[in-house]
Amino acid sequence: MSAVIQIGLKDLTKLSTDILTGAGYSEAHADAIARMLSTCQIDDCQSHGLYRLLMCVETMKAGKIDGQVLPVVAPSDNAIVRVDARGGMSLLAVAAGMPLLIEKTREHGIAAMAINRCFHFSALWPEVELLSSSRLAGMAMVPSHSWVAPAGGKRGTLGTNPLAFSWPRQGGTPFTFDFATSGFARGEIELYKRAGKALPEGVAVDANGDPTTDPQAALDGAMLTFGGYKGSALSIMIELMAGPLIDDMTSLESMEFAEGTGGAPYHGELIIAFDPKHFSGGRVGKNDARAERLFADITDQGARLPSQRRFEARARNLARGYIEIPAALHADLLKLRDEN
Ligand code: NDP
Ligand code: PYC
Repeated sequence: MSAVIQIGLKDLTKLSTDILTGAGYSEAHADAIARMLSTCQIDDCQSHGLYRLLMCVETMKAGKIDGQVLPVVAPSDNAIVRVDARGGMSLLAVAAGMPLLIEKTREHGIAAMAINRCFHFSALWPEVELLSSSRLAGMAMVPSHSWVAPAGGKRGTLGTNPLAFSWPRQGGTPFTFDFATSGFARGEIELYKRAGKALPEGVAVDANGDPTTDPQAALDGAMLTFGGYKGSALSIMIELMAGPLIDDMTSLESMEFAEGTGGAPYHGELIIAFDPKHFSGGRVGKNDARAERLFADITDQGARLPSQRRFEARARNLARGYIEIPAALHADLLKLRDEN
């Protein structure tokens, strides 16, 4: 077992904000990013928790992001909220548009938010859970960089393209899933590399298009979609919905925009929200009970619901007052903090 370091919950956010402000992010961006990273780390989401500080700093070093700029919410008289991130990190843009998205969803039954021109590094579940905590259902999707081969192909065309969904549950944690449409998120492959572990079969091909379980060969080659042609079709849908539909970049274009520099991809994000009150004709209670019957039938047979591991990790980490990360990552983060 590799060594782990415990970080107290009080120190968690400070470590992130120190690194982020030192790297050139404004207080507002640093706070938003640090909150997202702490939220993910408390739920033991290792690939999109504190580990992502490395990507945030790399993004600043790549020289294309504006670490100070504030997003602008466009005026709208329909059910679409448009937020221009203006070349900054996505999180302030999501926060700026979310209240209006919730208001429009309550008014129209369905509404959507298009975030444009953002750098994006983060998990999507905290954003769809903002909707479910407001008694709305929601989904979110983004492209990334063209690291992933389509089913039957051998070179990167698609992004790792995560899809998240959250459904509100009365008096309990929501039903939420959030996954990359690639077999593995790229961040997960990087963590395998850092841990010196081989990947399972079926996740990636090397630069020659041959199957590989070597994380570096996978990073140099192409990742594969989950579920063969089915995951590939979902991933293409995300390219279209969070790209051309909202007047923003595909993963191919995001990769070209990066011009070989590292850091977070640059593109758009689509969030769609649904108000059960409108969709069910006001019969929310009865239909909530039907949803609960479905969940019970799943858990009664020993299957687990997505996010259950996360909710258990959250309860454990909040109760003990600290999170754990690999000691090697902690050393890298202290180095980042001290060199700025
Ligand atoms: P995982 O494969 O780790 O998990 C995917 C989902 O499936 C989670 O909701 C998870 O719940 C659930 N799950 C896992 N195992 C089971 C099981 N046995 N039964 C039922 N449900 C299960 O996710 P990924 O590695 O694909 O993605 C990780 C994160 O990376 C996501 O948050 C995603 O948003 C982010 N990401 C972000 C990108 C970006 O461009 N911004 C790109 C790609 C990924 P649980 O958490 O409880 O295990
Ligand atoms: O893990 O695939 C990933 C990823 C891409 C951008 C942010 N995370």
